[in-house]
Amino acid sequence: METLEKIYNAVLKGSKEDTEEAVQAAIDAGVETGTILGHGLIMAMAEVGRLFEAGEYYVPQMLIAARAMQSGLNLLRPLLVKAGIEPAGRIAIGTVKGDLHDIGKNLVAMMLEGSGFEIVDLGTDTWPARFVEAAKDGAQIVAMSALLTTTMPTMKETIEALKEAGLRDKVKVIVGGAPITQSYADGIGADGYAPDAASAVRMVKQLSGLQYQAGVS
Ligand code: B1M
Repeated sequence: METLEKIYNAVLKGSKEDTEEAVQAAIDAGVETGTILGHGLIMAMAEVGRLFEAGEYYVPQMLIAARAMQSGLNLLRPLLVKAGIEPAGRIAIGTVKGDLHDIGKNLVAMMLEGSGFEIVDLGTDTWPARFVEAAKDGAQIVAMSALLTTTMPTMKETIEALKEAGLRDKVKVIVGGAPITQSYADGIGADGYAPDAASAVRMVKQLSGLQYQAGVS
């Protein structure tokens, strides 16, 4: 469908204006909300992730595309709520205690949102108790980002806090950020580690047992 192709191309190009225009045109043409999301925005972000992994897109292009996708999503959000389209799962994401770096975390959050997940963004300097609270409020995945070697240990603190609150077996924990490695993630008992935003989406889908994307009809 031409309208969906326009959305797809606009996101890949990273044009906020074109994405908004194309999404609005699709809405006005009566294209089903789930189709706009699934076959327009989500498919485009999946391709962005693939291009990044293939080394054809770099972080700035991924950020620009994610922002374009978000602008389209903003137009769709009220309609999705009205249509009762359920998100694929709820993810509480934050940069850990003491850490103010949020560019990577925001990118991961945008990619996850673009993949059909509901995002509860806890921001930066997120204390373990705040992650615990979000898990109590229904987040199925706790996603932690750290950019400083000095703040990495608070990831373990958060996992311990989840255990103490009796929530560890109710949530999956995924970690990432420049200094984090797979062996560090294994050592602190996280369920998953992702080196970048595209693989974070794949990891979260794997952890949620998703073979499909929410909203895709
Ligand atoms: Co800071 N900083 N910084 N900084 N800063 C680093 C991280 C540093 C490596 C620079 C350096 O010295 N070479 C260094 C850390 C050294 C270390 O710990 N080993 C450092 C330092 C020391 C500091 C301060 C302590 C400096 C000071 O004040 N003396 C200070 C700390 C403040 C604090 O947090 N308490 C500080 C401050 C800042 C700014 C505020 C100025 C700014 C942050 C602005 C902001 O985020 N809003 C800043 C910046 C911009 C950087 C660098 C230059 C860039 C970080 C970035 O945004 N990268 C950084 C050097 C560098 O990385 N080259 C540096 C782009 C981003 C897209 O990548 O965040 O890695 P990244 O995210 C990637 C992956 O890591 C992954 O996916 C993302 C996308 O692919 N990922 C996840 C991230 N989170 C994930 C979560 C997941 C999965 C994947 O699952 C949940």
